[in-house]
Amino acid sequence: MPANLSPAYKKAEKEFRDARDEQERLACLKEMLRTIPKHKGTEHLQADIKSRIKQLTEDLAGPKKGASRSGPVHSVRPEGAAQIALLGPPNSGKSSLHAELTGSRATVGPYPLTTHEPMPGMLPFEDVSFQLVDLPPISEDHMESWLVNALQSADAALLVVDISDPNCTDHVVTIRDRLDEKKITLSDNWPGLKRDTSKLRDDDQQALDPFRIYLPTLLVANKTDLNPNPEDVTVLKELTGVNFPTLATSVKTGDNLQSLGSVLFKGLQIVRVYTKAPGKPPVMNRPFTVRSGATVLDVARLVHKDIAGAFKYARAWGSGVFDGQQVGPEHLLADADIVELHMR
Ligand SMILES: Nc1nc2c(ncn2[C@@H]2O[C@H](COP(=O)(O)OP(=O)(O)O)[C@@H](O)[C@H]2O)c(=O)[nH]1
Ligand SMILES: [Mg+2]
Repeated sequence: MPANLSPAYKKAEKEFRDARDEQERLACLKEMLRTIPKHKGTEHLQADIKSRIKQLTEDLAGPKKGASRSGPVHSVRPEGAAQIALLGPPNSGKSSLHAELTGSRATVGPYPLTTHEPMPGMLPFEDVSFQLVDLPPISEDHMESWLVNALQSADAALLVVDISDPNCTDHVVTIRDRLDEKKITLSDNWPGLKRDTSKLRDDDQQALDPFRIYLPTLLVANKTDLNPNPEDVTVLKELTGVNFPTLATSVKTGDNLQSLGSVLFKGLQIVRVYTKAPGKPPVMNRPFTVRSGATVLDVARLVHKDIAGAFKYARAWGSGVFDGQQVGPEHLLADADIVELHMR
């Protein structure tokens, strides 16, 4: 792999990863192409960037007249504390879960291929919410071509299987492998959950390929009402070698559905930050959400795009500070902190 990537290129690459939609992603790719050092060692990467620019440009242009080669844009703009993709084989209960958890009217059916479009919906948890995106199934013989694109903005995935289906082991392997081919790794590495640290860290791998994404994945073993044997999940994990954290659920009986919000909150290390204006009480019902490791400046950017540039200092209430302590832009935030931003 190429050495000596310039700071300008690395910056563009980071912005690409942080981009929120296709337009932004395309602009970042163009910037990556512009700033990448042009030499033999970067030829592969240059070709990769060019083909992504081509693909995204076509996607954004919509279907060509008389051709159905490329469809409309299928990505969902993230909202709430995190965007969670629902993945799985046909008929495992993805749409049922979505409807039950978000109150959406996701189409549910006893036959496969009922879901054709990404369907967003919000799962409330305490005073925040997670965006769950219902998606079409992935099977041995079919995966929508736009699915890979739609997953670029996801923060995590729920891999939903029907635990009463003897083939669910194969489904897990098929889906993991099909996505892996498309540079999407279903990862067992949740920042907020314990895991086996003897393996190669994802970040180390990420340095090798800027286009590979890692989705922390929760295995949802659904339809436990049809198959209440808890051993089956262990067997499935042993047979497939996957080490995803697991939640055994039933949409029919409601079993374990109420735990999902807290698993996501903890697993993704969501941090709620409440803001206040000087001399006023804090707004306690509408937190801004960031992830563990975020700073005061990150929150300032969420409050207003231009605020960050005009930032002077903040006062903070919460962990590690005395009430109203003056802090700088790099001050790290913890869940339930309150900040008062002061501008130039
Ligand atoms: N017994 C039982 N049936 C379920 C459960 N979840 C979903 N189903 C049924 O499984 C079928 C497929 O569900 P659907 O949500 O459309 O699956 P999808 O293809 O993964 O979106 C429907 O008939 C649902 O009513 C469950 O937990 N238990
Ligand atoms: Mg469905």
